[in-house]
Amino acid sequence: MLTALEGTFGDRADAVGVAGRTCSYEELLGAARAVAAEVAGSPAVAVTATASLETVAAVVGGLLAGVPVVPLPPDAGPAEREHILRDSGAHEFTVDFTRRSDRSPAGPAPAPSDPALILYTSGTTGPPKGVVLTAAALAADLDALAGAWDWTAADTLVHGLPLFHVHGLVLGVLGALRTGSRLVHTGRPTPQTYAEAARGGGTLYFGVPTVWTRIARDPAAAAALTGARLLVSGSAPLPTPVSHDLERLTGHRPVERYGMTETLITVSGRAGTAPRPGTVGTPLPGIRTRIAAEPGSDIGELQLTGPTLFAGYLNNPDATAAAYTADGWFRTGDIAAIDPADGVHRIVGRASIDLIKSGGYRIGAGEIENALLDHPRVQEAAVVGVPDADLGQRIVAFVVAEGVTGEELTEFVATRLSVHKRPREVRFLDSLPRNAMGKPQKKLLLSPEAD
Ligand code: MCA
Ligand code: AMP
Repeated sequence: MLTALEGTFGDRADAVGVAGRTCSYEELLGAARAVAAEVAGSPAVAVTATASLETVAAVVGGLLAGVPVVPLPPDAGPAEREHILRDSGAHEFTVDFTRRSDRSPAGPAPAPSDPALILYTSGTTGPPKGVVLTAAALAADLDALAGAWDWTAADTLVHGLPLFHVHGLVLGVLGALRTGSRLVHTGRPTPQTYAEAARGGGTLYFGVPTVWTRIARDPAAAAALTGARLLVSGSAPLPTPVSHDLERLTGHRPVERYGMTETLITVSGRAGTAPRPGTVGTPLPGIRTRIAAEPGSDIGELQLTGPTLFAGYLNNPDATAAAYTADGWFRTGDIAAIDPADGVHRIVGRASIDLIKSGGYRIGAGEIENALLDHPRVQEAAVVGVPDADLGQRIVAFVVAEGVTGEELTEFVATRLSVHKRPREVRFLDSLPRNAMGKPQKKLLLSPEAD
């Protein structure tokens, strides 16, 4: 699975760099084997996924041992951590990167169909669900992306994305270890750190739209990316003006690709073909897509099948079944259109108002509403994503509460859940608008009159 660690592409002292520390493949393999020896036989292992070589060694160690790895967001508050640990049954493990082992783990080599990662992701309601991803799905996706982006061992991959989601971990770490490209993880995804990595010889850059928006607003940093081979954007829609600004400043129009935790990346633009801003390209090899549209319309829910799909939600067969149509296609919940002329896909929006994308993070309104309702002063809460030039959407909470400030409620959510799930704004109402059935009318909250 991790071809680079098999010696295929040679080795160098700075093959893998994370937040300023580097190591060779040999050093990484030594640390990962020590992890594998310790965790072998466990049902699952949880790792606090800081941006560090330790996180990389833990994930590789789990893969070597055939033990699924559950990355924990480092800033997850107690409510979120406890849920993930309880639901996954994973034992927490701390890596000592200086401990090395030469020996491959005892026991049979893991099968491609074995679970490799369990990534927790938000639904519209309730706590996050564990998405089970097999080694085979990861390998299929990375090979398809390597083909689409001409991604090889000659590349130096640069990004600074979190190591507990598909984008930063699967594409950004496992992708480098499969293609043999040198990895420069910048610690944080800022315009300055990307520009610095560019001066160090980066060729391939990953970012969520917020990262690209910030780079486009920093012409000096953007200019440093002129020598790049390929800029790739994903996890949320890239605003068309940002794409044009980047082209003007760097000479490169970012390639967009579309995916989900449950499906991995399924649709992408291709290196060597001019990307059309506002579109996400065509399906990767092996992926089939269709639009479930009403008669007379050409937009509707995007549904797909293929070898990169997840093995189900952990402990949640009902949710897994509900994610598929009767004829076995995965329901993405995204509304899309496919250009009949060239098959290029355009993501129009999400079917549910209750799934928010902020800074590329997927956030369920229900989880935040429940956290707010746990505050003794909050009687009612409704959370929505409001358009935001920097974050794509920003989380706004409408609450009915007395004797508490907006700052206190923001802090309450930030400490119980992850910091990025905190409302950026809290608005107080006398009551929530509700329909005859008593259900909050969130669309009314989004209308300008609600301001
Ligand atoms: C602010 N901070 C707080 C609080 N307010 N801390 C505690 N309590 C508070 N109330 C601190 C934070 O801890 C942090 O501190 C700092 O403020 C900035 O936090 P924040 O404002 O949340 O970050 P940001 O600067 O707005 O982040 C923008 C970002 C980030 C860097 C673009 O959103 C990001 O990394 N997004 C990537 C998401 C991603 O990878 N998604 C992929 C999933 P300090 O500075 O000390 O840390 S999608 C996926 O995987 C699929 C398959 C796909 O298609 O890719
Ligand atoms: P996550 O599971 O966190 O990866 O979130 C998946 C969701 O991110 C998808 O269902 C889409 O709504 C959104 N998404 C990912 N990539 C793109 C993209 N290139 N354009 C628009 N939306 C995207």
